[in-house]
Amino acid sequence: MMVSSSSSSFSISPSVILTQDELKKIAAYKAVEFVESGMVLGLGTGSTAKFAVERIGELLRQGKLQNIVGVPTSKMTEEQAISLGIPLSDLDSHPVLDLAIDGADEVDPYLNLVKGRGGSLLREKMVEGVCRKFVVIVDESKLVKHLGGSGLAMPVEIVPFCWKFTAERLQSLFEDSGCVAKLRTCGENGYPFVTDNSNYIVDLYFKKDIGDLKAASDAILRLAGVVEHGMFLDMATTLIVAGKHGVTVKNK
Ligand code: ABF
Repeated sequence: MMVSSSSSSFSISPSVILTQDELKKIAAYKAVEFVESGMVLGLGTGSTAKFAVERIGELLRQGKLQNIVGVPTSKMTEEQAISLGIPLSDLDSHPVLDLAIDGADEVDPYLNLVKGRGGSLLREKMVEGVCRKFVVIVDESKLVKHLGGSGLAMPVEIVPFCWKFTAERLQSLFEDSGCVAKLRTCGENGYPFVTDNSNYIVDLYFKKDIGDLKAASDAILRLAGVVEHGMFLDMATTLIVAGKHGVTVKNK
């Protein structure tokens, strides 16, 4: 679906040079304007989403928001929300959420996303897939023409069992796009990065366009060792972008 409307919500004076973190914070605070008392919220993960969670905690503390319940998308966000006194729940108790706010690694013109470079894509997809409204918050560096075309990772969460076998099958799926699949590791010892769900992540790097995103998504999900991938297709309902020239809000 095409993005149907675009509006500039406010502008930033050209003489002010903002850091990337300041832009992330501006986008996050703008998104929190959509939050109303009584809502059940999906709480995103990452350096942009953390500003939104912080702001929700602040508004709760000030009594400007009441009766909020959050469903965190990672253990890290869960810890942050607990430290801020945000009441938490889960999808078992709240299978439909009012609103989720989260960052993204790439956003295309149709509001399709790549997520998971921070490592938490599965819980994000479960939570954000059942929200009435899903607001994505980014600084302008995340905007791309085509997903996966930036030369950066397309994450896929896989089970640890025979991970090499799964990584090789993922790579062969996209042979025509010059795909290289690499197990994500952490630290100097090269141990596999382990997700909140005790899985591994294989990052796919493409030399050429991967073409039809839905077909790519279906092909990845058909592999038995795959748990989920980081393409969030047709899920975001609103995009908030903070850039040098101001903040824009786009709705689907
Ligand atoms: C998370 O936020 C991840 O899915 C994604 O990797 C990331 C974007 O991170 P940041 O806001 O730190 O750039 O939701």
